[in-house]
Amino acid sequence: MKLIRNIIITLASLILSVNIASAGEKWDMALAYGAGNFHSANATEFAKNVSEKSGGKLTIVTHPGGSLYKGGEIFRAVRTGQAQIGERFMSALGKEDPLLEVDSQPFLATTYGAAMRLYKASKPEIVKGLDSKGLVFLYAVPWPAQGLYSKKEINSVADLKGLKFRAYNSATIRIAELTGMAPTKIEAAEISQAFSTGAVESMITSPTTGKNKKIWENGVGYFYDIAAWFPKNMVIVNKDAWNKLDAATQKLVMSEAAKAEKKGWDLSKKGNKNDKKALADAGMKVGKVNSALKKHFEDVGATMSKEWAERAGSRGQAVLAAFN
Ligand code: PCA
Repeated sequence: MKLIRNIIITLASLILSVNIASAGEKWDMALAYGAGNFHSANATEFAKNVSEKSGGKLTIVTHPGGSLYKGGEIFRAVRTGQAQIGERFMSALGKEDPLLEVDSQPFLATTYGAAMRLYKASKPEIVKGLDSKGLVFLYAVPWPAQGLYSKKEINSVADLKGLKFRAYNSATIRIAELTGMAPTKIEAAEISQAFSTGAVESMITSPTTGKNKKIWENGVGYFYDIAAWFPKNMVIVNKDAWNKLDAATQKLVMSEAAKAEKKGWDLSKKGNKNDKKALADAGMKVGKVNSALKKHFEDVGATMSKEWAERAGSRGQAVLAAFN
């Protein structure tokens, strides 16, 4: 009797351990932007590819639209391992590392080519900084060029004075301050509400975000294509979760990340054209700022670049030197 019992117990624990071993790792991927946004769609494809190709060793489940963690919570959630992987808007993390803000300095990189050079120049230091916080960097993709949205027509700096302005990071708060607008930091998920309630009446963001939010339905009739910077989202992984993968699976994740990065840049470039057209098709006035306004934003950009260089210190200097 005792022998049979022991055999059953041994068999049962064997089956259990085999089950655990073959279950593989499961990662929850926190995404701040809606499922229809190109960043989220790209991340979803990345997750699907990794899950399919890992032979059951890693399954990545995506949670778009801030359904797992909101934009402002994702960095911390991944850092503490509450989510194993997530995507976050880099330049909202200047307090973590000023280098993460380099892509939101106005007029530093104004084309996709320059944005890529700036990315390459800044990436090694950014990856190191993240590594020291227990994070593994996978890939980064830019938003289309940032432009000015307004409920009313803007023809001069005076028209901007006192406008209630939706900001998304320290850089856009600083632009507002140097322009005389009144900034409030609001995550993308709350944009429609902020405009419809009248809490804000202007913002700077991509044509894509305006299109995704159907911003014209909230009384926003003007888009001015300043195209002064291309801020990026990055995908990061908790290092403890990363270390649970075997070498082959880590390699697979990195190679799929490289593919997602390339695809993401291409999607961004397409959106940079198509989404401006979508705004115009929806009846918005889409144009450029006049030369006086352009000069104003360039001056603001020059001030901010100096301030950033001071904040970022020698690491920042090295990045700018590599960029130039
Ligand atoms: N959309 C995001 C970040 C930059 C962009 O184009 C937002 O408005 O929050």
